[in-house]
Amino acid sequence: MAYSYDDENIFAKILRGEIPNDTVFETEHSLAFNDIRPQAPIHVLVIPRGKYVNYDDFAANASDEEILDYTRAIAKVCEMKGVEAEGFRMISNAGHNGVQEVPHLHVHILGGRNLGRMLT
Ligand code: DGP
Repeated sequence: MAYSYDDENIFAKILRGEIPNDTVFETEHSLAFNDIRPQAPIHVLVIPRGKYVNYDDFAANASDEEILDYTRAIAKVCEMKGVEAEGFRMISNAGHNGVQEVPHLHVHILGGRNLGRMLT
């Protein structure tokens, strides 16, 4: 599937430094920052620096180096935030049914409270 990336999405602007962000961790290929509307005591967004709309686009088109960097950046944020012991949730919303607001791949890392059941 071909994806068209919108250079004016809010995370593209964050990556270009046009909008400030509360950075948690960064690498050559990834950036993690606090969500502006936190849904839990810990709510971090992790994004690749590359222009990928969603996970499917990323998996199909990113380089092995980018994929490794991004995967490890997510794990590093979990370690830095200390959520692994008590548990946490990772979510990546995609498209209309996923109610994806920002069309640049991002993983939400949520923790610091019992998040309740998502699926019944
Ligand atoms: P999603 O529905 O998965 O696309 O969620 C997008 C998230 O991005 C949402 O939790 C709010 C967050 N967000 C939107 N605009 C900004 C922003 O300008 N800065 C930060 N830090 N987060 C933002």
